[in-house]
Amino acid sequence: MTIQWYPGHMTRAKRMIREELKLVDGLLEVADARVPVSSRNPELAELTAKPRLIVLTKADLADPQATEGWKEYWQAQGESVVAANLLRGQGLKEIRQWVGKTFPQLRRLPRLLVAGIPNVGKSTLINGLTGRRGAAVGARPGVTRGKQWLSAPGMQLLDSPGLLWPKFEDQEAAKRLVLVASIRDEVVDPVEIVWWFLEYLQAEYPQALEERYGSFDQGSSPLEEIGRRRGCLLRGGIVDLHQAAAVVLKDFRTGKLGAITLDKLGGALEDADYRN
Ligand SMILES: Nc1nc2c(ncn2[C@@H]2O[C@H](COP(=O)(O)OP(=O)(O)OP(=O)(O)O)[C@@H](O)[C@H]2O)c(=O)[nH]1
Ligand SMILES: [Mg+2]
Repeated sequence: MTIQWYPGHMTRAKRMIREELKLVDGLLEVADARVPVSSRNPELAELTAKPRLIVLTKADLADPQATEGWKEYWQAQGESVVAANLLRGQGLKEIRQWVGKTFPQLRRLPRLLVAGIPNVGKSTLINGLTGRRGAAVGARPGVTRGKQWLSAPGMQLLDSPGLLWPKFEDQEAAKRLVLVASIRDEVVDPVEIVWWFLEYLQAEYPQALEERYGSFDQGSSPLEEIGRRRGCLLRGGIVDLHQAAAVVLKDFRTGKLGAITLDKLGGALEDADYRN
């Protein structure tokens, strides 16, 4: 399975973002705290050298220690980083403070492009900053299709469609992006993705796995076991792996598995962090 998903509207979006970046004063680069590296679009950094703030959204669903680690890692490289739980408005104050101090020479309100890959919370962030529901939001990728300027106290914000990059050199990153629903399920085999995810959980978060589904015997297949325990059965008592995978995906995406980060600091990921 090779994961590729680059619908036509993203080609247009990229062109639009390139044009708009000339006109804006800075960038709010939105990434998902559960996949802080995998969800940062390497093409975005190349498009501009203007001031940017990295906003790590969904911090409520991510491993707090890992979020703190990544924050420090990028801050040590001179980046500004804020972790946010947008469902509770956490992080908005720090974002406003960054905007307030970053453009002192401007005589008008700073114009900021809010950009990032699909489903990371760009529109939710804008609604938080404006205090209105002016931008459409949804738990699937590809909700925002065009650009839209919105006014917030102290800033003008440009919402933009989520932008992936056309080629995934790193297929593991693509798998992580499916897990956090930044790449559509329809273009992948969920069983393969969840299989991989369960192996990751067994290695990194075994207690989260056990608390949700019970323990697994050595040599057993967790996905099959979960399917059996959750009654995902076909005729003749055969486990419906697709249904079992859907259960796990939903549990992860809604936080039922607890706070989990898929990009862990250390070794390969930092070396692969060509974005900086
Ligand atoms: N738990 C949690 N969910 C969040 C947070 N921020 C956004 N969401 C949810 O994430 C989903 C996607 O949010 P959107 O704001 O539509 O994301 P987007 O980046 O604009 O997506 P596209 O327009 O499709 O590119 C929605 O279901 C939001 O409620 C957060 O901090 N925590
Ligand atoms: Mg949106």
